[in-house]
Amino acid sequence: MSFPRPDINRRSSGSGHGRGAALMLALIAIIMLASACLPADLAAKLVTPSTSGRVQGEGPLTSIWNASKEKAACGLTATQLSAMLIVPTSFESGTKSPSPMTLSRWDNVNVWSLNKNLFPFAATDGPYTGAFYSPGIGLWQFDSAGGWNLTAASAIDTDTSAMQAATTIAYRWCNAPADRLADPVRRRAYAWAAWYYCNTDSRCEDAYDSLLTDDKLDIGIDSSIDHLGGMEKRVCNVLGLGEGLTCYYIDPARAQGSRSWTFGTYDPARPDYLTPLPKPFYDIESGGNEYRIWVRDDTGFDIGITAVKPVTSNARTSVVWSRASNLCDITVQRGDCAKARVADTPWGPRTVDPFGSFDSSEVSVLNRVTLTGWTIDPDTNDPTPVDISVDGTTVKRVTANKVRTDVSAVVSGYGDEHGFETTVDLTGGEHSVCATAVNIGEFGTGDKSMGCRSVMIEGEPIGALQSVVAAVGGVNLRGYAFDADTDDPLQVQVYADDKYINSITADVARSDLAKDHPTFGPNHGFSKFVRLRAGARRVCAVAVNAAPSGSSNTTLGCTTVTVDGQPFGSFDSVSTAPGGFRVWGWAFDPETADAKVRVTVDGVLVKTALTGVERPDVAGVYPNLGVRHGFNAVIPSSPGTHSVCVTAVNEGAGGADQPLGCRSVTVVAASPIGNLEFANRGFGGVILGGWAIDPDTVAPINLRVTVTGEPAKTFRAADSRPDVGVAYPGYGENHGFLVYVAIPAAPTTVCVQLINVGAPMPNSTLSCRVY
Ligand SMILES: [Ca+2]
Ligand SMILES: [Ca+2]
Ligand SMILES: [Ca+2]
Ligand SMILES: [Ca+2]
Repeated sequence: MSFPRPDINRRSSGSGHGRGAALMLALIAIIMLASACLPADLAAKLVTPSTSGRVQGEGPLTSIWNASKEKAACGLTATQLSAMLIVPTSFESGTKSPSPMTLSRWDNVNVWSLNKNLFPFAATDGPYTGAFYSPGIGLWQFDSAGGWNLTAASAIDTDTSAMQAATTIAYRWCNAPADRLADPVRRRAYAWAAWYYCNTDSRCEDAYDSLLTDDKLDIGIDSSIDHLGGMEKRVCNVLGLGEGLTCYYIDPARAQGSRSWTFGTYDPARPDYLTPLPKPFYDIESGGNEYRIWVRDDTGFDIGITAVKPVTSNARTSVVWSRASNLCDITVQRGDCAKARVADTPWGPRTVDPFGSFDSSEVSVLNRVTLTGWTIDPDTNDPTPVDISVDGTTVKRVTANKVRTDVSAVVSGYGDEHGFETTVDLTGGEHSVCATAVNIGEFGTGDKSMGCRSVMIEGEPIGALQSVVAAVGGVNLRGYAFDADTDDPLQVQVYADDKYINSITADVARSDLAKDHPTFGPNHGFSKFVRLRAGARRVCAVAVNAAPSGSSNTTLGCTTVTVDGQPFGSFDSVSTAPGGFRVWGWAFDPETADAKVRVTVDGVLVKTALTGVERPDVAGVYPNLGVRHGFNAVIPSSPGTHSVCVTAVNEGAGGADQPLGCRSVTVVAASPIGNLEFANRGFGGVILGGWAIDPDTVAPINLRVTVTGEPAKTFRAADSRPDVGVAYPGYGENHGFLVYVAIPAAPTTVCVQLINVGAPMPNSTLSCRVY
């Protein structure tokens, strides 16, 4: 047992004194009139007129007297036990005319957090707080936390509550500890221990003294209070509970006696303030449970509300709330008196609640689970909502509107459209997936679970190696990988002949896969080139498991492909160059992405060239292997027609040297060319300026000046002449000259000759002139 909560005492103490003689006289008048209706043996035990200032309702006092006569023991007289019973009521429910209907008001959440559950659906504010589940009730404020076998109605009815109080107090009087037996004051304090203030000071003992004079009760009588205290006994039909049930209508506005406990309003902004005075409610005891039912006619709410708990359990931990009342007060025809449909379930019981079946749960792709079942609410032929929860959290609400003729064949009269099929996407590991039929319509006690299913989502990655295609220098891999544990791209390891080669990230967008894996985003494909040695290679892709679930990596597939090791390339061109010719092209061995080329001229190896020239055009066709594949070499050569052949040299494990073809080139010997741009006499000589080139060499060439047929000067035309370099690409710019040659007085003949280089050719005369 725990202590009833001392609710009303705190509010009423300090008031009630000095109400004045007029009130007292009025009460005496009531007493004089009322006592005539009391049991004769009780009337004989009253001090008349009363002088104690205490007043008790006629009904409650009669209940107290009858209970005391039955329970007085261990030396107590019925009068003494009556006084002991009266004492707590005056502190709990008012010194004068305590109210049998007293409903506790101090069960605030800041006093005890569990008090939250006394509010409808555990919501301490919102529209329904007026359906408050008062835990302490009646003259003695028996609180449900004490485990009392009392409902609200039997705690209000003083015939039953006085019997409980008499039983408790008499038992404790009889079973007081030995050291208290000799002292009636301490023994009474022990008997009252359930009302804690009787143990803390002398107020209960003082009240007891004032109530007893020579084994007579000194108490006034209020004939306006009967044993039900304003509660009304009626007859109710409640769907699901039965018809013709005894029910009690408890309306605080109809409470008899002291009304102090009805004052004050509930204010959620002040958690120390009074909890709500309940809206009128019906109280029914059935099957060991207490039902408190609020009908819309009384509350004005949009829903009926029912609270149920086992009679002897603590309301704070055991009340179950539902959004329906289902009660018709047939005494006065109020409440939910329209008749609900009651359905026969396939498995036997008849019900006003929604019912159905959670038929199956099946893992489809990776983490997607398909759920099927059906539901019916007897209120309607319409499809009903179904709530799906995963591991206790509701994740979606679906409408069961699919045709299920197998259901309508068994449960007829509700139409065909009651099936549901939906999917949920889960993470790796084991999950509990539950389906709940949601109550709709006017009747039914609430939503009904259709059960749960355990669903195991494999934690290992899934995916596929969709293709392995040999490419130059390796293979192109394509596929995808998912892991139920993550939306992030997975790592995929590539093996060739069981040897680890490389790791790639499966982060390529694949919208074709996203539609089957909608929770993972699109980026789970891979499409990647991997370099491999030449030859037949068994290529495998392995997706790396993501934490936390899954214990191993997943092999996505293996394919054997042959990787070619043959070098190849192109001998693009041969062209004449000063003193020879230029060969130009590209080549590489796919195994090394590198190459050498051999150049033969008329069958003789003349050069082995490296491919060090950048060829973006080649890299554009053969990506993944770098860009330096070009060769560009000048081969010195004698004049004449030559056959030039180029061969790419094999590297690595596979392949052979690859001829790239032969081309013919004709090297033509040429005489030097030039131009005398400036020739003026002066300073006792002539100044000559111009440029000269021999097509057979890029080097500067020599010029010879003769004066009157005699050699006068030989010089090298090596001055910078950018304009000449532009005009003759490949020959450089150092081909200019500006020289002074002393000559005799005019007339003098001066000739300038270009001296041939390379294959024998006549020298060219640039100029002969008389100065
Ligand atoms: Ca319903
Ligand atoms: Ca995993
Ligand atoms: Ca090779
Ligand atoms: Ca020449």
